[in-house]
Amino acid sequence: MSDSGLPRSRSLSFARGFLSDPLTHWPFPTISRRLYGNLSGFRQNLYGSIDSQLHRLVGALGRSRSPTTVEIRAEAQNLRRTGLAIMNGWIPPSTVSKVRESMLEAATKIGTQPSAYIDIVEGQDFDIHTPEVFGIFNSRITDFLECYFGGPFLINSGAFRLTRHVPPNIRAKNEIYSDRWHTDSGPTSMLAIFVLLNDVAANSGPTSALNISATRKAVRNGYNSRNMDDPLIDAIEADPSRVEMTGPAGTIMFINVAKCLHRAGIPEVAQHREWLQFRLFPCYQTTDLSKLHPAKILKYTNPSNKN
Ligand SMILES: O=C(O)CCC(=O)C(=O)O
Ligand SMILES: [Fe+2]
Repeated sequence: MSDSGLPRSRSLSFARGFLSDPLTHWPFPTISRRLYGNLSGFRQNLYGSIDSQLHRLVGALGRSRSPTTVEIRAEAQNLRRTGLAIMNGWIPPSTVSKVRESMLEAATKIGTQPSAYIDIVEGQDFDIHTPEVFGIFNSRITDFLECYFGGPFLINSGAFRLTRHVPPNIRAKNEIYSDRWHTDSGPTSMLAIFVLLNDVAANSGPTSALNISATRKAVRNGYNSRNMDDPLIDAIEADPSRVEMTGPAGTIMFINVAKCLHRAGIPEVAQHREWLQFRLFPCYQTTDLSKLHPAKILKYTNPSNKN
């Protein structure tokens, strides 16, 4: 190879990549981290923000709003501002125990175990094997979510995970289950709802999360990787806005996972966590909340994702 061969082939492959998908190539990721203050990328932020605003506008113009309480409206507004809300007592304990029972049974029958530390039931199996799980979308929760989105919403994906202790030597080599600080690569119009199915204390490996403004600060200070040795992690861990999703079974966290840094915790020896999540998107017409639906925006933001 000639002296100039390597740089030239690098420039060519950069040019090809840039032309096929300019928004994911330099300088857009860097600009996006500074401008939006998260790690989700330029397209996910730009398209996500247009998607949120368009649905809110159409929602406000089109329909007589369903009556909600002042309290729910204030909570939804607060979630839009901070990206984060933890709620207790929104799902009756009888629903939580039914969901838990069917999920644990599904985990043994059709679950996968990518490693000894985690059991997973995938969302596409929910409607057949654990239809009870959609019972969490009760009227209080759907009112709150419609208020947050400014109109109807759809459930795009879901998952149940049971996470166990991971020995430190294993953790040091690989990330086992999203346990390093990150934002998810999805449009910022997406909202995740996390639900605990067992009682989770600080030693059971709860989710930790920062709100939108603390995430902006950390990312603008230079946090940009899932590297465990990054010295900026200490500041993230110590941030006063950091919350841990602990609480009794049925505790809910609403989180904008594209805008808020978050990570799974590692349960201590003999502890574990049972955690359920759904990803939601705004839409124009009321949808059946007992199954998953495709979200059109993902065709543009995550073209390799078949959802
Ligand atoms: O397990 C958790 O608490 C968080 C998981 C997560 O961040 C993810 O799946 O992207
Ligand atoms: Fe995540």
